[in-house]
Amino acid sequence: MAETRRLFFALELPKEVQQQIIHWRATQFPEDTGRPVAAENLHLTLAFLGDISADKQKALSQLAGRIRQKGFTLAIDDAGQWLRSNVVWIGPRHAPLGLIQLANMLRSQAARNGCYQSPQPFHPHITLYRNTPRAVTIPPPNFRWQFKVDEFALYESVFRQGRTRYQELQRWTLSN
Ligand code: 2AM
Repeated sequence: MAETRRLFFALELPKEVQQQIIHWRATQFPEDTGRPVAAENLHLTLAFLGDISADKQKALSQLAGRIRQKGFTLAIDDAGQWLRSNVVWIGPRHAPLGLIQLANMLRSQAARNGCYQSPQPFHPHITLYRNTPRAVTIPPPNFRWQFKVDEFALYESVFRQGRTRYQELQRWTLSN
């Protein structure tokens, strides 16, 4: 069987926002909340592609490179827990249109190329904890981290020596 890689399109967070999130998380949640996502792994997934071949990666990268849209401003001002997937997340209360457009475009390109896409609508989020063993009290979202998004990237999820690392493979600029 041809070699595959586990890939996804996502937004990176500015380093200072990453640090503020880590600080907020450390002050707001008890230690047994779940498995904290490492600072450098914090991201917002646009489209999950699954384990795909090099050919499919190339096709989807070419399509991603043809996307023409302007950047947008994203405000992270909400938090919650999904008990079904056992994660605690933060995200935008109101997703900007540009974010929805970009994710929907990448998701539909992925679906048309045979990458299964969940029928659930896109819920933009940044996972903070995985494997949360129980319902946790979500602190009031007393934050608003706002930043300009003018790039998106393709990442590979690499599991090595018991750790997952997200490695950037390619990056595109958002511009008309
Ligand atoms: P999560 O943070 O909500 O778990 C790399 O694994 C990224 O792809 C993560 O952001 C993860 O979202 C997302 N992801 C992993 N498996 C997925 C799946 N089956 N469907 C949708 N997104 C998935």
